[in-house]
Amino acid sequence: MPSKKIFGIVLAGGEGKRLMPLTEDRAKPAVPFGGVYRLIDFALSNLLNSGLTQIVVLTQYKSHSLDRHVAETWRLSGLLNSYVASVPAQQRLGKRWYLGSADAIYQSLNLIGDEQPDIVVVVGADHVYRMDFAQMIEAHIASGKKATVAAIRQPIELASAFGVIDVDQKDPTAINEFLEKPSDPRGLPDSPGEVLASMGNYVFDTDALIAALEEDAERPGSKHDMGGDIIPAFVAAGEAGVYDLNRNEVPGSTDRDRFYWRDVGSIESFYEAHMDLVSPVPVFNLYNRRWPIYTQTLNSPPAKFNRDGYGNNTVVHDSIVSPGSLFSGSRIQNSVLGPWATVESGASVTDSVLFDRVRIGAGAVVQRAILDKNAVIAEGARVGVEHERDRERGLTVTDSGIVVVGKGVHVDP
Ligand code: ADQ
Repeated sequence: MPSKKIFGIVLAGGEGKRLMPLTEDRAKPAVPFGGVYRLIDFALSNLLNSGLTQIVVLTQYKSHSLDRHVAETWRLSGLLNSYVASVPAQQRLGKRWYLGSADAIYQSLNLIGDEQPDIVVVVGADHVYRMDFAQMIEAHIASGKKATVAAIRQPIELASAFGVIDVDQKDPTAINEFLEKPSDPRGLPDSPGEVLASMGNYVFDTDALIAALEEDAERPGSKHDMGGDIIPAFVAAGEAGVYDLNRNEVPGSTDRDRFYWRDVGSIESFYEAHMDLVSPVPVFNLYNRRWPIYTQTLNSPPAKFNRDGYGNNTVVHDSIVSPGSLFSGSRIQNSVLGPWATVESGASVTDSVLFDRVRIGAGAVVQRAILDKNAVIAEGARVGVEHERDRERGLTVTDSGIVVVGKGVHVDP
């Protein structure tokens, strides 16, 4: 870690509308992922593994379960003044919520003032990836730039969801142009089907960040957004650099997941990221012990796999199963199951994602579905088999045919 004082800010106040109904009741960073994790665990694990020990999480929207998760899981020792603190919107500058991600930091400048860091790292909370921020910070310092944006190549079809970076032809570490969510993106010169996308992770010199936020707060017409306003202002001033994720070497990475990064902002990408976990050679490897992804410790018994009363074995393959779960003569394939799942005799779960405490009755069939916490699929019911029927029951069915069963919803045959 460079000998500078570093402060971490996790932006966790967005609504996550495109993940509805999974965000009906919780902030996007609190959405469960990969059986036992919450989305925010990836950003926080990366920061902690990179050596940052003073981190605040700025929350606002439906933040109860997020605040609780951060408080219960991310307790660092009080020694050396290490902390991960969840800070809800406090309306310190008047009676208003955060207007955008930049306003969230602007309204929290007192937290930076308390620590007086040299450098501030700002990251989003809704991506699945591994990254060593210490390497990005070193590159930032070496470049002499005041702001550095982490970037990764993405297919051009996805460009309208991202900040798109045009690098300087003479200096490939400098940003020439930054377009937030462009409707008509230009491909890269060496690969027209791709763009260089901002990962929504930034490193700033503290003084320059504070000055930019203060200026932005007064700028008429600003949406007070990091990607839409602050980064373009640094680019206009010639002070913004880019850090390509392909320069990042995370200990223990496999060839397949070395440059893995997924924005899980939509049901489709959230689902696909789960399928990346269960492919036999995982596209994203949770079992890297040199760069652990931390999460809550569950006070639960181990999962148990029984034969049912008819003598049928439980068969599980290419799947992740969490503690507390009970299976009885059931069939689980290509799926991710959260804690305390129960799957009864003759039921099958295929290509699906289950959050905590989902109950699946005897003979039920679940296919290509996401089942939120406490969902109950009654004996003999079928989900993801006939989409018309699923829609009639009020379930969400995406264009690509992923069915979402909301929190606590009972599905009858
Ligand atoms: P988006 O993810 O679309 O694009 P945004 O909705 O601002 O941008 O979310 C960024 C982060 O800030 C998220 O973690 C979100 O929870 C948080 N956030 C949003 N509004 C907030 C608010 N009012 N208060 C506190 N936190 C808030 C961004 C960048 C793009 C980049 C993509 C990468 O703007 O340039 O390409 O991330 O996914």
